[in-house]
Amino acid sequence: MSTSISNAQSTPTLAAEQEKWIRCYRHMVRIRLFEEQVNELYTRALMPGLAHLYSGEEAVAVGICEALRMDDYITSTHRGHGHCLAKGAAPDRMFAELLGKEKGYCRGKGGSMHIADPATGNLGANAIVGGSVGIATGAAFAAKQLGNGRVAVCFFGEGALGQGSLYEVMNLAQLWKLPVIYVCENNLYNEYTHYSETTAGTILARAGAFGLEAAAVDGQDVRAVNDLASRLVERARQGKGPAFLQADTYRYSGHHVGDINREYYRSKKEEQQWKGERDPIQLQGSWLIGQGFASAESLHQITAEVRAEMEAAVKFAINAPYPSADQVGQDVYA
Ligand SMILES: Cc1ncc(C[n+]2csc(CCOP(=O)(O)OP(=O)(O)O)c2C)c(N)n1
Repeated sequence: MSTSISNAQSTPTLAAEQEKWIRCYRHMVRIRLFEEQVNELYTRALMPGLAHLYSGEEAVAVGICEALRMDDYITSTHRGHGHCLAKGAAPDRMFAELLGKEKGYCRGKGGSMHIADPATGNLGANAIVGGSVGIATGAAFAAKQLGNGRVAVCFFGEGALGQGSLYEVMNLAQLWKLPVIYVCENNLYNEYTHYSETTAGTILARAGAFGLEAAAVDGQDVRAVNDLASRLVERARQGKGPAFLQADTYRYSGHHVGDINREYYRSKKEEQQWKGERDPIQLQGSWLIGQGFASAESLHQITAEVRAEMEAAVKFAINAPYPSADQVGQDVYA
């Protein structure tokens, strides 16, 4: 897909930087507009079940996946569309999966919370809170044994801090110096409860207790996320061991698409403040314009291109066939 750029820069380094930050902008817009379509499919009753939207948190997935190689691993969560897209999944096959179609990533049997894409190193979304911590750590163990230089990133929400398995794997990862980065996306709420009501002490101290390199970052700033992630990924690749990254962020929508009335657990004012003042796409867009890397028109052009891409992907999924009845027992292991 082409990228519109307003100012051609003379030095290759600056041009590469410009290209990188515009690419990040585009990827964040892709996640945002993918999810607009998901919400639309839900409200039009075209999608079976629910989905958990990632809108507002785009800079985390994009900033981190920009620091990864295609053959690096990620594991994802119930709120996984952003991770899948940022790692390289195709929107048409994702929509097909959401609609239960045969062309979907799991042949329509997984839905929103189980998209996996081995071709892009995505070992899968996971409906169990904290359910992928062992998978990511196991992938890092395999990478270390094979000496292939791969790194595994384990995305999870701050709600997973209550899962004991996280502490078992951080312990082993540090003892064995595994190339794994634990990424805690702190969007403030575990379903309908503010995390301060469920989480004693500090988040980073948990990782610090095992001696992991641990740092927090503004999860609305894609460049800051990418800078920190690049450092931690490089360190892990060099055999220096695991790390823990806390990204402070916010989900714009409800816990899931059906969570419409939210004022009993968070105020409209709070939502409006995050959307108005801390939007990762707006922040990156303003920065690109300020640097002379893009113009308002070129950013609108990106949005228009992405919108067309998502509309075509939805059309593909709606027109795609369902699996045949004889596939009902295939690839089912439990
Ligand atoms: C082991 C387990 N317990 C409870 C649930 C129900 N549940 C689904 S999402 C969720 C909250 C998750 O919060 P967090 O990890 O912060 O992620 P977020 O939804 O904020 O992205 C809970 C309790 C679950 N899926 N798995």
